[in-house]
Amino acid sequence: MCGIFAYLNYLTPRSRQEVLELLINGLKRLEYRGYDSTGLAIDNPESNNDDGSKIMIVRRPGKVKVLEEAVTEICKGDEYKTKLTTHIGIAHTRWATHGSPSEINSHPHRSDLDNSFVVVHNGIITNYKDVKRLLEKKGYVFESDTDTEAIAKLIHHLWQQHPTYTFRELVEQAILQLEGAFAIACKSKYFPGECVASRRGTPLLVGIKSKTRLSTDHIPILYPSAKKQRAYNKKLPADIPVLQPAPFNDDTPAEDELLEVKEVEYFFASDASAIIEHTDRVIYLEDDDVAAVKDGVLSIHRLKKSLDDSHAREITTLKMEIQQIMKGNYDSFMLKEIFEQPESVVDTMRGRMFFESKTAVLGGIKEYIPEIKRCRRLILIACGTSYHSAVATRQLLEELTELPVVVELASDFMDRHTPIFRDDVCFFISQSGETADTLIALRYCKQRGALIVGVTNTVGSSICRESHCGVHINAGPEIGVASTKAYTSQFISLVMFALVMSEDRLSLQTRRLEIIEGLENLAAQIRKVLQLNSKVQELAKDLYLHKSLLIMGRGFNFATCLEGALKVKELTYMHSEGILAGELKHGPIALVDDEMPVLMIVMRDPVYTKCMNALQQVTARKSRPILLCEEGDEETKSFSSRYLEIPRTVDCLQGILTVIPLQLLSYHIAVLRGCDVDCPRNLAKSVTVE
Ligand code: G6Q
Ligand code: GLU
Repeated sequence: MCGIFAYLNYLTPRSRQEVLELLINGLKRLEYRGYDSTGLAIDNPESNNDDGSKIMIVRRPGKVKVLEEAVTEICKGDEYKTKLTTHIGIAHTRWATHGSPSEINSHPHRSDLDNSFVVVHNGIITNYKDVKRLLEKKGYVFESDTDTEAIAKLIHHLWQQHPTYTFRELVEQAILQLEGAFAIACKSKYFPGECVASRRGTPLLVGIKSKTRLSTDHIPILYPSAKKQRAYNKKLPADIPVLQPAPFNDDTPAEDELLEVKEVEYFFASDASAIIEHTDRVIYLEDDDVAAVKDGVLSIHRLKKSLDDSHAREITTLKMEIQQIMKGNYDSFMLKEIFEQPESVVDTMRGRMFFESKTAVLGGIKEYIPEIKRCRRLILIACGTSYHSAVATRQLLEELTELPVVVELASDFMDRHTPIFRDDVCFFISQSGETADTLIALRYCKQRGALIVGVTNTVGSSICRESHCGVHINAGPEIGVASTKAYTSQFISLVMFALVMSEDRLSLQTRRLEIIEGLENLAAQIRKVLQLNSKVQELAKDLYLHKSLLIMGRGFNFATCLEGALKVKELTYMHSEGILAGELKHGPIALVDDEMPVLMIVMRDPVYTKCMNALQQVTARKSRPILLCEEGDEETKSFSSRYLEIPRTVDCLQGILTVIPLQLLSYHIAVLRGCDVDCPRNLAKSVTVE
């Protein structure tokens, strides 16, 4: 989910060294996206052709700086200074999803020992195991644990089957076999000077730098002929006849018109920050576009013709500064990450939730499910926000697993030397996978023979490595110190676990189906909640000068209160407390008067009446609470003039929708108070000390 940068110069002389500098620089511009390893591929100079391959790959775990040092060391001969008229280099920053961050798992991945086809990839191929199995049967030997390697080998396999296919056709064929999300850029020794890139669900754009100003008309969209399209619909290992792609209609410029293009440079990148210093002219690729450059000509191919396809992709002129682009249109990474949630929740479910068959599969723990079902209790251990995701899902886990579920703060768990048994199953939830308190608790439980399940966002992290099995939440890198999208993804991962555990319980089927339906609609509902942003900003104006904010709720929304209060504390330095509405009368009600700001979550769920009681108690003390209530709930809204209406989902998922306005609220209060949103004082993204 991290970064791709590829560069192609056509009739624009550049030395390999210049190309390498460009690639490294491009990766540096993508660093902000977060990553764990890097790599690149360029043409091997003849004199340095030790391994006999025409393409040279350099990969390193760690920072771009480490790759830069390696490249400087390897590529210092005169042969790297010779100018080449045409060349293509591809580069990558990896955020591991399959396989730990190591040199062998870093990209580019190759088709064979000869580096015939090399590929960089962002995203996740959900059916890679099937593709891998098929290729292994054909004799391919895999060297990494990644899903990506299957793409390189698949292209090679197709090339062996259809040696007359063009590079673009081979990539088209390959992506037809792939499921999941990807952006890829490919290079081949058999197709020198050519680059083919494609995307589905993961961003990719093409930057163009040329002396002759290319217009949108120069970049037509081409479609396969109907016959070829039929052939394309066949799945592997079909024999696909070779046919030339037919232009979509007569408006498409003739080939010779296209070939006028001279002296051009192309950049393929995950976002504009990597190319803005070279060119401001870009084309944003759309899903299933296959962009191919051959003889300096860029063309974009579609796999299928659909009615809403336009004939050309527009060349957009960028008007932004680099800094702005890195954060998209957002002022901070935190805001960007909050707004990424409609996509990150889908990434978490990708390849795991099958909405048509109404099933859930968690590949990383599948084999352990029988053992987990036999356990004495489930113990969920974490810190901070990650702990709140455990609180948020505890009730559902109890309901669907019918096991005792214990939720623990890692530090307190260790202070108590809690007894742990061999038949306990311990979940360690951590965005970074490196939190010292959580890791220490993990080792403690492992020593006592419990089954260790890691739930992290960072493949290859200590928690990942030391767990017996686990779930990677796939939320993508989180840069803002305050955790936002990782929380909703942790929440969903634990819900999916509950679904997996209850698959064969007949009595739970109706409940499971409503949850699965809820998950399916979640992204659209999150989009709707995000539309409340300006309303939330107005509420922040009422609150930011106050000293304190009490956030109350109960049942499935109690975790939202805790998480909302944590966000307010860490970002705004204001006092805030998440209060269980059921505890109000046992103490906290003493704080309530006409001055104290109160926010209450009152959703139409099984504890609605109890929440309404609490609301009445609060308003009776002259408080004017801000309400988070269900869309169209006139009764609840009548208690206050300040409210946010949240779309209804199934009760156990409601917390995903109610937490988002609180993330936004803490953000806006922090901005109004002049706080640094991405790096709040005294906090670190990864807490590696006890
Ligand atoms: C919240 C913070 C913090 C975090 C914990 C645990 O906004 O990011 O509370 O959740 O420090 O971190 P891990 O999830 O990385 O273990
Ligand atoms: N799934 C790929 C891997 O784990 C790509 C990850 C990425 O987007 O960086 O290598």
